[in-house]
Amino acid sequence: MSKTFFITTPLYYVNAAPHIGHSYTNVAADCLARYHRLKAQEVFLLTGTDEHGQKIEQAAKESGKSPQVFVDEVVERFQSLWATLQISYDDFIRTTQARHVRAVKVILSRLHDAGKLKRTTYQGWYCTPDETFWTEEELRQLKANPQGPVCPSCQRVLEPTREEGWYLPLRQSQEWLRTFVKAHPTFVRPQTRYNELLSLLEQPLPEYLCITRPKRRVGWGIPVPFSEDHVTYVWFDALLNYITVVGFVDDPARFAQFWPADVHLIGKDILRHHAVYWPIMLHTLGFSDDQMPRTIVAHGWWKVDEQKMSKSLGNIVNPQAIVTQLLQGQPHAADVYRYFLLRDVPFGQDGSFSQDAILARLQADLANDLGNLVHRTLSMITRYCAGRIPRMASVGCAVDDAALQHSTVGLGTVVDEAMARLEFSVALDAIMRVVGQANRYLESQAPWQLSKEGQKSRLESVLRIAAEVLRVVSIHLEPFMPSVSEAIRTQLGCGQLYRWIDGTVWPGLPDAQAIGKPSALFPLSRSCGVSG
Ligand code: ME8
Repeated sequence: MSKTFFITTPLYYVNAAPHIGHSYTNVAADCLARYHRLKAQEVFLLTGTDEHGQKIEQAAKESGKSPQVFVDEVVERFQSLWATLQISYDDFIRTTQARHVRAVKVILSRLHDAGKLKRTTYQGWYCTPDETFWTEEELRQLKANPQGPVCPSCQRVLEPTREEGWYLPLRQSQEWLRTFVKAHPTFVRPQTRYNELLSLLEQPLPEYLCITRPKRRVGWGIPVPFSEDHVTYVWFDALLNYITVVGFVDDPARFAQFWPADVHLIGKDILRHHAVYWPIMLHTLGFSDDQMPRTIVAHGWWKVDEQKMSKSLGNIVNPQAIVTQLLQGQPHAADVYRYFLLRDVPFGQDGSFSQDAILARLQADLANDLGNLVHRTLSMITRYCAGRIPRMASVGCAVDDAALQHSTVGLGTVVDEAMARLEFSVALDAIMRVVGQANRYLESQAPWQLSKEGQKSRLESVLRIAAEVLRVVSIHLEPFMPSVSEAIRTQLGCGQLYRWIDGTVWPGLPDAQAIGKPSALFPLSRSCGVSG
């Protein structure tokens, strides 16, 4: 059996409701998973929630709830958003689940028993929102701040910390990691992030990573099996999910089927944890170079109207509100949102959200181009061909026919190349260019004119070609807009789910197949703020 294609997302903190940033990573991960499934690959998409640590303990306290009650409530908001956005995950791990807690304890004991951990006292600075330690050495390289040292990652003021605990040696693995990263140029993508990692590894890493927290300060964590006074550091616990879920501790056969992860999808904010701490943790656990994650993809950051999202500015974008309010009345609102996220910003770069930007995409790309192509093609098949897929008979304007056929059949290769580099926007652009070409084809061939002139056979061929384009486009759109893709297939009268390879078949629709009822995919109305 070939190895399962294993995709992971970060485990999101459940200290607050999910926002556009979280949804971005999960939509991208879902798109990638669906794409590989269409290529008939076994895929395992893992997402979940990170439920321990000081930040969550504090948020629970502020809301007057126990941490467990609090996380149980917030996790539902994540799960319901993933249902709304059609995130087809195969497993959802909560770090408070017994399966994870048990496995983390086993791993900690193994490291401890093998003498890999060191008990010592640490002095440095702590960023509570990021749950991250910074050493004096790391902070020395930064500009002085009148309020005291600030977190190099989130710019918030740090707290001085002196802590006795258990430590994982980092610096002793630095040389190994640097050599490994240099030998694996796609270990981190895109290139800018890879370069960032390399330059990080040019500086000495902190000697150790503290992997415990004193219980008296942080009560909400996985107990450390060999120390009653400590719980596990939330990042150490959370990163391990990538191997605990797939059987590292108790199911070697399952583990071999999934590991190494093919893609760890993350935001650029947590590159250091995934590209430095995580491989060093695995290396310390005895993983070979061949068992390191294949690729860590760090995407860019969403702002809102060019501003940072924050509670104090009150500008946090709630994806549920976008789908149910801004896009109210859209039958495929979640797909519109998915399309916007993946089309508007080249993956890896930062993006700026605005309501106008999403509505502009809805109007221009989706309603005027894609929706129009589907609607006019199917309406004309209803009107001129008695609602049945016509035969492709005539030769006629063979040049135009061939050009459109060529672009459509070749789409798979273009999309494959883009997806191999996780260039979602490039793939969507290619698909939408074929949609545009098909619209221009219909205008130049003017089926309504052919009908008037009684050129029945040519009319049928033109509409058949347009229908074939829709079939192929629906295949390539499936990973991006699953419900739109299904609606196109249904309107074409095709019950079956295609595979990627079917996009290279031409023609592929059965002659005389009855089409479904044409209906607008993206009706423009006042309710979503766009006038028709
Ligand atoms: O870091 N733009 O959880 P987290 C784009 N629990 N992506 C964003 C974003 C934004 N403005 N804000 C958040 C954690 N994200 C840890 C992870 S993994 C073992 C533990 C996305 O809830 C992006 O994927 O802070 C980022 O990496 C992640 O949410 C951080 O989520």
